[in-house]
Formats: sequence, structure tokens, C-alpha cells
Amino acid sequence: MENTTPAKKQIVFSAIQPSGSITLGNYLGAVKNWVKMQDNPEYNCIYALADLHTITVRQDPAQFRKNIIDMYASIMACGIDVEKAPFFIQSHNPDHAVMAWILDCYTQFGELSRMTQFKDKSAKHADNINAGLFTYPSLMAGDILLYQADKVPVGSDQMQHLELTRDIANRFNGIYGNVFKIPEGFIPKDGARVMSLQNPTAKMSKSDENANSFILLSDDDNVIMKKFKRAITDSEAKVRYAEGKDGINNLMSIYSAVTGLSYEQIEHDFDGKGYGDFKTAVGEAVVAELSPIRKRYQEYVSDKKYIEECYTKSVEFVQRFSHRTVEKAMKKIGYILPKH
Ligand code: ATP
Ligand code: LTN
Repeated sequence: MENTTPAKKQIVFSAIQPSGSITLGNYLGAVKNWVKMQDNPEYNCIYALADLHTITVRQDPAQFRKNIIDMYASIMACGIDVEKAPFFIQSHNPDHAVMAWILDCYTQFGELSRMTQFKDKSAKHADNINAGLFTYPSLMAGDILLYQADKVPVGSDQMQHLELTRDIANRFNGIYGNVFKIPEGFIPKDGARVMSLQNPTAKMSKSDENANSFILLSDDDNVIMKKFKRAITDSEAKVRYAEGKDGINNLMSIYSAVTGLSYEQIEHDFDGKGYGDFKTAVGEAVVAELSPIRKRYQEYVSDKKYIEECYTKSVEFVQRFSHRTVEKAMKKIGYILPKH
């Protein structure tokens, strides 16, 4: 792995939960940027599968195991190359659990109570509002702070967690001196919040009950085209970006994120055409982007040995950075460390 000089380059860290298949929202909001940043020589990137976070919602063991491998293979298929950016499994590095506990003790009950993801998920899983669901943000803060990350590419729904991460880090630094780098979010211009195709005022989410509301990376070309054709729009029948046209705005934002075309260009190209033509164009652009990923996924997922090699090598690489931060924080707090 090349990135052995983290001091000079900016450090990028991000993670995704293995809670099911990747949606177009996850891809455009986060993973597409992971790949871009990995290929940019200004950055040293570290990525993780946040499987410790996932058990805040009860998981079936066999399905969970499968999701971890599937998600790992899917992210690799999106273009992550562990030779450029280590991609490890969070539970393989115990420093995350240690740092989460430490940060729990520097995070206030009131702060955690205000997190919208906590409120949403407790409403959705009212029979299992466990302590982990509540302290989820300090585990996430630990993920980021352990690697002294400068930038964190995420979708806009994670900004609140990122703000809390900054507050916790500033609080800790305020007491003990400069222990943690203060990270910044990195939100894409288009695709930061991909909306449901069936209810464009709500976020596209893989846990939505209506399968027509989301696109999965595993959907085949026909399914993708069908889902776009059924997407909810308005009655104006004019392709333009405007307040109140949530369905069309969402489709334009997806189209722009995938093709790189500006809204003006899209409006110009579809001037005089109806929504049917536009939906077909969006569907085709998404198919062109996702179908090579689906093919690569098939190759990776059937090569368990290669995947194993990638995550093992990755965790070995990142641990020396995370361990340095844990020891630094522990010493500042007053802990006595073993002699090595
Ligand atoms: P769930 O639906 O189970 O709550 P999720 O689809 O929100 O999960 P996460 O694993 O929580 O997925 O998120 C992974 C990354 O994808 C995060 O960076 C998040 O901000 C981003 N993301 C999730 N949904 C969207 C979306 N609709 N648009 C843009 N980015 C998104
Ligand atoms: N909470 C994030 C996943 C996540 C994460 C992180 C993202 C866990 N740890 C660290 C960025 C940095 C989510 O996507 N729901």
C-alpha cells in the first residue's frame, strides 16, 4: 500500500454499514466520492465497513454474515482498490470500541438526545431502543478521530453526526491539548440527498417498504428502467428545476450526478420533450453507471479468498494509526499503558 506519509496529504475517512444492499443514494451520496478521493493524489483515504454500528438494530446472524461479504464486494466493485485506500472491517480493529467508550464519557446525554437519526430509528424500532442506538454517534466520532481525518465524505443526512464529532473533539482538545484533528464533512454537489422515487420529499432508503422507491446496485437493467418510469413527478410536464417540483428535481439531481451535466444543460437538452423521455434518459444513464459495477460485484463476491486478503491487509495497515491515537488519548487522560 502506497499511503505511508499521512502527515503531508489530507486524510479522508468514511464508512458504511453492512445493513443490506447499496442504494443509488448511498452510491451517489457517499461511495462515488470515496472512489474519486482515492484516485486524487492530494488525499490518503481510509474506508471501513461499520459493522459495529449495524448491531444497534437486531440482525439475523446468517443474514448479517452474508451482508458483510456482499457489502464488502459491492464497495470493491464500485472501484475501491485496497492498494490505494485500505478498506477494513470495523469490528476487526478493537481500537474502535475502546475509543467509543472513551468518547462516550465526553459526550452529553442532551447532545445524543437531539440526534435525528436516533429519533427516527427509535420510532422505527420501538421494541429495541438499546443503549448502542443512543450512543451510535460517539462510536462514529471515534471512527473518524482515530485516524486524524481531515475530510469525511458522506451524504447530507450524516452532517449532524459530523457536527457532534467536531464538538466532542473540540471538548476533548479543550481539556487535554491537541489530541484530535477537527474533521470536516465532504458533501457532493449533486447526490448529497437522493430522494425516494415514490415519495420525493423523503430520503431514498434501503429500509423503505416500497421497493419501487429505491434503486439498488443489485437491480438489473430492466428493473432500474421500470422503477424510473414509475417515478412520481408533477403535472407540469416540463423538465426544469424549481421549488415544489420535488420529483423532477430529484431526477435532475440524479441525472446530473451521473452524467456531470449542469441543470441548465439538462433543461436545454429536454426543452420541448415530456417526462417520459426524461425518465428514460435518467434510467439509461443510471443503467450505464451501475451495470458494470454489478458485473464486477459478481466477480468479487465469488472470490472469498481475495476479499479475505483485502480486509486482512487493510486492518493490519490501519491499526498502527488508530493505536497511536488511542495511546495518545489514554496518556492524556492519565491511564498507565503497558510497556511494549
Ligand atoms: P438505512 O436506510 O438503513 O437507514 P442508509 O441507506 O441511510 O441506511 P447508511 O449506511 O446509513 O445507509 O449510509 C451510508 C452512506 O450513504 C452515508 O454517507 C449516508 O449519508 C449516505 N446516504 C444514505 N442515504 C442517502 C441518500 N438517500 N442520498 C444521499 N446519500 C445517502
Ligand atoms: N453512520 C454512518 C456510517 C458511519 C460513518 C462512520 C460514516 C459509521 N462510522 C464514520 C462516516 C464516518 C452512516 O452512514 N449511517
